[in-house]
Order: sequence, then structure tokens, then C-alpha cells
Amino acid sequence: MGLHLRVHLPMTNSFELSAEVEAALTARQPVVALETTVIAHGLPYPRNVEVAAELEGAVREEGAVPATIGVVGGDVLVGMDEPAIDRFGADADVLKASARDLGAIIARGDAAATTVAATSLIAARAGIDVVATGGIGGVHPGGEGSLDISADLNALASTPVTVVCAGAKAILDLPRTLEVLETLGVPLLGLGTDEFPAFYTRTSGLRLEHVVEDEDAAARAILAHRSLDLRSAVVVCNPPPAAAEMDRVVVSELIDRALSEAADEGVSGKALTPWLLARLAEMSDGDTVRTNVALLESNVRVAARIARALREGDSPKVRGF
Ligand code: PSU
Ligand code: MN
Repeated sequence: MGLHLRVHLPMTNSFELSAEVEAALTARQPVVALETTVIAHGLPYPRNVEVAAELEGAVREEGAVPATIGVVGGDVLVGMDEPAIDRFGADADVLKASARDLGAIIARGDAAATTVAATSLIAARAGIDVVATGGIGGVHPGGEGSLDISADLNALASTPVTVVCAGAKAILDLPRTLEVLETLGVPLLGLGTDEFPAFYTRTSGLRLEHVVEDEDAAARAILAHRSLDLRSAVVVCNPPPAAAEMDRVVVSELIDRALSEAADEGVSGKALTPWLLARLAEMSDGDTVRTNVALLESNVRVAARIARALREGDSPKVRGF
């Protein structure tokens, strides 16, 4: 703990890799990057701190090394230690950083949790090829007018990593989110499903064209995608566990109420997603948090298994082409 190796990468600021992550990358062991915006801004304290530890434990159980990513004192940490993660959970002053925010935050020496966009960028630069989250950002309702479209989508278009998620967060306009991902050339793989999951529910009524039956099949598609030298991410869509999914009608009523309250209160920009998630947690008496935690754990396990399959990628079982 506490021992960080400063690694200077070409074209980037210096990152601080934890000793464990550095050793795993050197030995070409599977590593999974975990984002911290969900911890700092997506889940209530103190549950968020417990969840961060549980997610790291789940990655280890699946035979991979977790690399929780965030910025502390202007240092980009790849593999955060427990005190740093605890602070992210408890301290409301920890900022929310998308990729574009990183430069200013590093220069000022601030602390920031990283979104899918920022986490993916840092992971790719550090040589980590799999990232796990709950749900990616996307087009907010009315986004065709407000242009509130998460920078996650743009980052996915140009960052060569695999992102495992339960679809995009249900507070979003999911059909338009899929359209933008198509336009940006970001492939989606349904893990055992031909439907885009809707975060709190396994189904959305929206079709996915490409189904992979398991993590090995996902890894084959990812390796084939990479062999084409495409720079886009691959998004693996893992439905929330059946036991934890919420009722579709209940969820959509909660979301409608939360959205109209947000509009009344003038919440917008990067504050909107955290505000909506907190309001949904209150209105549902914690049901949305329970589902969010269950799908996060499922996603990090899938991510770890894909990371392992990618590392075994030279074996005929996985390569298969
Ligand atoms: N998944 C969750 N909860 C979250 C997020 C994802 O289960 O809080 C975060 C991710 O970090 C994602 C971000 O990148 O929300 C998107 O925020 P925005 O819509 O402002 O781009
Ligand atoms: Mn936004």
C-alpha cells in the first residue's frame, strides 16, 4: 500500500500506477479499470465506499487485478488505495472529471472522480484494455434541442478499450443514444441478449444486432475488431441480474417524476446525472441503489472474465479466426 511508481508515458502526463497494477501489467496479467464517478457521485455515502471495496473484491475473485482510477492532488492514480477511495466516497468536494476536465484538474492539483470517458482514456494510455461501469452516459431526453449528450459517447468513438455496462442509464433517451453510437461507429455486443439493457431492467424493446453467448465469444469479437485497427471502443452490454431488476412501469414512472422535478429546479449540465440518481434513490427507498450495486458487481465480474479471455487471446479457443 502507498507505494506508487511514477510512470512517464509518451504524450501524456505522468500517471501513478499502484505497485500491484504495475506488476500485473508488466506480467501481462488481466487488469480491469474501475471508474470512480459512480462511487463519488452515483451512489450514496457510506454505501458507495463499501461498494468500491466489494467491486475490487469481485474482480479479484474472477482472477483479475482491479485498477480503480481517479485524480488526487493532481496525480492520476491507476489503482487507488483504500484511504483515497474512502475520501472519494465521503468528500462532496471531489470533482467529476470527464476527459476534457483532466488537464485543468491535474494542473490545479485537485481531486476528481473520473467518468467513463476519462477512465477509458486513462486506462487506454496505461495499457489496460477493459473498463467496467454501471451504465454509460448518453443522450439526455430533449438532447436533440439542449445538446446535452454525454462526452462518454464521443470518448467511446476514439478510445480503444472494452467497456462493460448494463446499457446506458435509464434516465436517458435510449433510442437516440443508440443512434449516436451507431453514427460514431461504436460497436455494441449483447452478452446473451439481443436487446439493449435499460440499466434498471433487462429489456428496453431496443434491438442489438450482435449477440455474444459468453465472455470468450465477446473476446473473439473484440480481438477481431482490434485486428481491423479501428480506434473505437467495444461496448459489452450485460443485462442486470434477473433477481435485481426493477419493474419497467415502476421505473419509468419514477424517472418521469425525477426528470420533471429536475426541470422545475433548473438542474442541468454535469450535475444532472448525479442529481437524478440521488432523487431516484430517495423516491424508490433505495431500490434503485440495490439494483445499481447488483449490476455493477455483475459488470465487473464480466469485465474480469473478458480481460482474462483477452490475455489468453493467442489460444485457439479464443482466437478462433
Ligand atoms: N454508471 C452508474 N452511475 C454513474 C455513472 C455510471 O451506475 O454515476 C457515471 C459514469 O461515470 C458516466 C457518467 O460516465 O455517469 C456520465 O455522466 P454524464 O451524463 O454527465 O456524462
Ligand atoms: Mn451532460
